Amino acid sequence: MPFHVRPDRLARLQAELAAVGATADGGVHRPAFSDAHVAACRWFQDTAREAGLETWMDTAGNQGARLMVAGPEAPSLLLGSHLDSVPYGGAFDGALGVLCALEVLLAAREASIRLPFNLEAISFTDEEGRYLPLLGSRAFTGTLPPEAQAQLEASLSPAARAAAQALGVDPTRLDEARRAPESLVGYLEVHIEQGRELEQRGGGVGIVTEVVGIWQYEVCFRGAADHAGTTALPARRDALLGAARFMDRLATATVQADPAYRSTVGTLTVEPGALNVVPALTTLGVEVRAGSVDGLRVLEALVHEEAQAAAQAGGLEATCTLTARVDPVPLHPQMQRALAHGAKHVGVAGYAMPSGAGHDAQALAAIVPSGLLFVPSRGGRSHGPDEYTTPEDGLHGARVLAAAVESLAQADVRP
Ligand code: HGY
Ligand code: MN
Ligand code: MN
Repeated sequence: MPFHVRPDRLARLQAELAAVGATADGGVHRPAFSDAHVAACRWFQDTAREAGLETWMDTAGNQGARLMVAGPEAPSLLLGSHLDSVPYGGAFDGALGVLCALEVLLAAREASIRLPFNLEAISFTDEEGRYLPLLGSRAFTGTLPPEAQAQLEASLSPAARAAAQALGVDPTRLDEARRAPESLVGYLEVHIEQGRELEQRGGGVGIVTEVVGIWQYEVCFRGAADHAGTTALPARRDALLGAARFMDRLATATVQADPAYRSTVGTLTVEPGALNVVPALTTLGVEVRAGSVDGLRVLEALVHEEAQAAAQAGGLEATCTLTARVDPVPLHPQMQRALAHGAKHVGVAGYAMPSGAGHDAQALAAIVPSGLLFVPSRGGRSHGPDEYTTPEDGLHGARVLAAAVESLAQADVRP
């Protein structure tokens, strides 16, 4: 039954995909529902179809490919990740997981193997949350909040709406993307580590034990527009100064609460936005991360407290609205074992580690046994063009994934 992934094919697929939305500095720019994201999804579908796989897409824009190796009634083991990137990101985050999934299906097809489950490869929509974090995987698992439809519809530009439509997205029918859990035996994802632990250990793979929780907020400071020349500084109600105070206070409070906590202000808009007008309104996108819901609650309290304190100091009004909530999750012990078995089979060191980055696997874990495998990231860098994983490490990902699939084919190992 053994089947072998092909390094030459994986390298070719990697090069083809990295060219889609490529930037001059070696990265990719494929934000969800951009032309490049659509092109990457089409590339995935075309490549899978040309290789003899069945393909499908759903109303959340998830793109799938199926290899029937157990018969039409059998459930599938799902393998995948995402093809969207952060703005001006790297060619490996998400992409490597989809490539490894595709390569495993192609290798399994070539070997004409039979398995007790079918194999599916998937590219999930908007993992990075340009519109909603884990949009595709949460729709797929039926775990999107009820307001998701309205949030998505309100935020899609006409161009993004057309791109989303091309991928099969219907914001009014996201619930139809929900996949019946009984049609799946589990989910496995390969991903770059986006940290330095594996590199510091001299290589190997990471077997992820749990994935961090991410809560996001819109924080607004409201002051008053005024003349930049005639209004003395103490008399102003400067909404941008309030935002600056808030950012400084939140960063300090986060570290003081627990060095393992994270808070980030990643977006900021200023209105009316003119050099000679005191800012009247600032809107900040704030994200907090922790490994437990208790930790996230502490961070949520800090967001509220520091916003109010900053507002008070500047004569402003502050509001904080939760816009997205993805909770921390443990990954399934049996899937961890399958990946550890795979690493041993391939002859590569496997280390248990938590993930500080969010992943589609954390959405899938809500409905099926899920596992996540990390391969090294050079310098721990990601979310930028210098993100890099060597071909050897990428190949380890695909090989360990294939070996984990074989291990799960043993009925006594399957969850
Ligand atoms: O934001 C994250 O943690 C991930 O890279 N999507
Ligand atoms: Mn990412
Ligand atoms: Mn990712």
